[in-house]
Amino acid sequence: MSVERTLALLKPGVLERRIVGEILGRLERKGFAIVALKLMRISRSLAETHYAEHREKPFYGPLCDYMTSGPVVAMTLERKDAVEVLRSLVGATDPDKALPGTIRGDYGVATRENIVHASDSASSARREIGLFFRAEEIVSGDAQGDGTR
Ligand code: FUP
Repeated sequence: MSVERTLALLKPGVLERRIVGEILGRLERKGFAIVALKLMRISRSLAETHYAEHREKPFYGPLCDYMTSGPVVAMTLERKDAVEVLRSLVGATDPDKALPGTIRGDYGVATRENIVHASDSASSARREIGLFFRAEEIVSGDAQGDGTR
């Protein structure tokens, strides 16, 4: 596989708990280059569009409530095999099932408030990056080296 991009969202609980820096540090240590980053409040319509695949699920409304309950940090990350590597670093959806050492396993308390969103495929990543960032807000990660130094 080659260098690719994925979307990560640090959910409202991360800001509330003042652990933004810790989570960003873990992403950088894993070799992800941050190529776009913003602190924002998600509008209701953006939350609903972002999670549209879950429209019929009972947790859809409460999930959108949570995602709009406070500020989030949205970022585009770049790395070799970014989608797969970020999913494995983030861990299982249910923090009780997420392994220790994964971000959800180490910080998560409840499924709805599971710390981080990470795109689940290359096509989801393209769609989601487009929802959160304009092309001119994304910089090239080339100048950041390969993250190994
Ligand atoms: P993930 O891709 O790991 O974020 O998981 P899903 O796409 O299945 O779920 C998206 C979000 O819905 C989760 F981050 C939390 C929320 N969710 C619930 O609130 N209840 C559930 O039973 C499943 C997911």
